[in-house]
Amino acid sequence: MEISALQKVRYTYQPKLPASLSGEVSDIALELGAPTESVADQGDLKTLFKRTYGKPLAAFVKGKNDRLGRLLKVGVILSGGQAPGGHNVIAGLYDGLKKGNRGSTLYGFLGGPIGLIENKTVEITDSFIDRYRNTGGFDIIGSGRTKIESPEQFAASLETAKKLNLDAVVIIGGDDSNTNAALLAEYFLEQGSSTQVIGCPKTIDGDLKNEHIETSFGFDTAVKTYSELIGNIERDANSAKKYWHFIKLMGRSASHIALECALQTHPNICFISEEVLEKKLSLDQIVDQICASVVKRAANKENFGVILIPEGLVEFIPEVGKLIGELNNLLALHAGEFGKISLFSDQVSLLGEKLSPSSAELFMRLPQDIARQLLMDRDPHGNVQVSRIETEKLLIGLTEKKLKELKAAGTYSGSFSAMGHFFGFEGRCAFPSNFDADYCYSLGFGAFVLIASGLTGYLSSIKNLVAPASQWIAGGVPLTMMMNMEQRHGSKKPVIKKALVDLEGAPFKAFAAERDAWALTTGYLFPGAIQYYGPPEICDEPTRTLKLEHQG
Ligand code: FBP
Repeated sequence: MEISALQKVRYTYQPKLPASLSGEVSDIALELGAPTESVADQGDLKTLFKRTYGKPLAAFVKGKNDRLGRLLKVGVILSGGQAPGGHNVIAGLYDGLKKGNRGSTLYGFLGGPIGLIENKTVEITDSFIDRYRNTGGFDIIGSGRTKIESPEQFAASLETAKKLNLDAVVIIGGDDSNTNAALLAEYFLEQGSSTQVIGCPKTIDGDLKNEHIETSFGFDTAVKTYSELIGNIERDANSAKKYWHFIKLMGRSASHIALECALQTHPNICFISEEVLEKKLSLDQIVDQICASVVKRAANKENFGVILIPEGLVEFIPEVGKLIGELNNLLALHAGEFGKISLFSDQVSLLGEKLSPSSAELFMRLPQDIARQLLMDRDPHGNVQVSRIETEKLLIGLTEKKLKELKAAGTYSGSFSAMGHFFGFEGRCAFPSNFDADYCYSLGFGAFVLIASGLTGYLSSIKNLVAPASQWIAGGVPLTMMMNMEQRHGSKKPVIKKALVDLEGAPFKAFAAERDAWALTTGYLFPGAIQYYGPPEICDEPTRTLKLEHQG
């Protein structure tokens, strides 16, 4: 099979490791801190996680350790949406295991958590892993969104662990998948099993982060890929001077991706969902904000611009969020009845009369395509799939309508022609940046050390990420430490707390300080493509979000 020149060269890239993980494995010692508490709801969580609650933080330091040479059997799962660097987590884990003991085995569970439930595996070997080093994608073993939820699924997972005689399972996933990892770790202990469970923080959305997890892997590469494309569009917009580009960006709930892309490219407008929610901005107010920029720029003869829209925006606009919430409940409640109806008009009449009056009014007012998209299949957690709602088209339509009114009123005389874009999948499987390649490899290697040290219920953690990789601090964070109780499907459930954009945080403040100028003037920034070879200030640079958070 033909491979690209870059892929060939990337196979030989040796990811950088923190100093504490370099050298002989017998020189990696473990330091344990004091017992920890969860971020909230300590009482409930202590009861739910009797065996894994309150474990200490773990740090790797230079020192003697005779446990890391043990013969181990480990299974690894890729869970949820793709994120650049997943292959390198597996490579780091594999290399760690083999460095510890050549006889150790790594199985990949196929297709996500379902692979563990159904015992579908592939054994990872030297020649197999070598084909995936430093490449994007999750195609090495595939991924999936199955949640290990029912007693039968937990029991089947245990059965697989027993059959394969596993010392550990590593779950590479986001907040939901790592919540699952915490539950599985507790369950295995409760059942008297010695199989350990270790997580690794993945998601391009960047919303699995906290004091100990500075960023999730994949975010760096995804935002750099999108920013390159946005910069290119900005330059085209400024060359042609005739289009307004409405660009929707992935990021299911949090707007970290949109915020980072704005910092990297200086668009005319970027919405931050968390701010929209806090200010309770209505759809009309959002459109007014767009029109204000269009009108002012038209007065300067600049009938073009670039607008960034986080894909989760619709759910954060209070009236739309309320409508989506009601639809989620109705669709769950009337699933059988709804499934039998194929005509959209019949679906609308079934749901329309059950919606609250304000939601029904909004639902009827929405363009038909958008209303249809709001009724599409929910994800396994019962949520609307925001990546499939064409928010960029909705905003284009409403802006055109409003500008017509302004023209008729004599307050606008420019020309408006808009193009919609959606950047999401373009960034999820890109070749990992050097940052993600190094970070992921270190996370995987760290997962091996946590396993060989006998820990369970931990998330592999690498800190101090704005420093050169040799100075990164590696260790593990107890999963229960990041948890709280949240209302899910009518009852309180333990979950890892999602990190939304902090409106008091340095990245948002840096953006807020500049955005009024960006709305009027043309001050675009062109970051260009990710560079893999060349000066470290271009190749190894972390995101602006990470740097600002470290300064702030
Ligand atoms: P994860 O949270 O699993 O990492 O996935 C995030 C994401 O990439 C979102 O940005 C996007 O909305 C969603 O996945 C799309 O999911 P799918 O690929 O299942 O359609």
